[in-house]
Amino acid sequence: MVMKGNVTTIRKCLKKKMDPSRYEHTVGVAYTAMCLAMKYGEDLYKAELAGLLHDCAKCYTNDVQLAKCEKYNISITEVERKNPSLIHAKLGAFLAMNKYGVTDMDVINAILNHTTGKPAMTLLEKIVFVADYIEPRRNKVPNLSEIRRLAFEDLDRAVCVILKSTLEYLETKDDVIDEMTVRTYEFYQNEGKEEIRNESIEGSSKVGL
Ligand code: DGI
Ligand code: FE
Ligand code: FE
Repeated sequence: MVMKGNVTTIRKCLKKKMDPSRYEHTVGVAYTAMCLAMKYGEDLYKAELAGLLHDCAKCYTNDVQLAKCEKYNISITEVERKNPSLIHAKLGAFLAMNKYGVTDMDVINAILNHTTGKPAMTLLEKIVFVADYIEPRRNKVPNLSEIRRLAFEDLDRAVCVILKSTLEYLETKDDVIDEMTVRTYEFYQNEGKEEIRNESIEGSSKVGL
């Protein structure tokens, strides 16, 4: 155990271990998660902690991540084996708990689910999922300024748009798609439809996704 949930100490430790651009991203996610927490009424400290630690397993190469999973008996699915860039979420959640001393399960789950998302996420899970995508240093994805605006207007719709765009990107790359990413997209797409149904019952003409 390195330390106990102190964000300043955690930040110093990550800065030492991560390459500079990953560290910049990490800090960007932490602050963006805090901004979203302000907007949606989540605990700021939990948002900062989850944001700081969400990619903590990326201190290690894919091979080292795999070796650590074996060492700590963390099971790897077939899809994760084919696509090791998915593993850091699981290993990161484990390290957050066992190395960085995080005990809050909401924070652990936000780290665990930050890459594929999952249906019916908690507010903190959605905040970290969205912050990871929109943080200020991220610049290689399409329509970012629109998604950034949407994130502060309708978090669920932002989750849905991000998943749609991630799935489209993965299809162009011919990468193996984790079933959870698809299930999450379908869940949030249907959430949107549910909203449209409710709105039309109420007589509103607002168009959803
Ligand atoms: O760790 P980051 O680079 O900040 O971002 P991330 O944790 O979202 O994960 C990196 C990649 O994972 C990103 O390019 C999108 C991708 N990803 C999300 N869902 C899936 C996926 N990759 C595969 N192969 N399959 C998925 O279902
Ligand atoms: Fe990540
Ligand atoms: Fe990230």
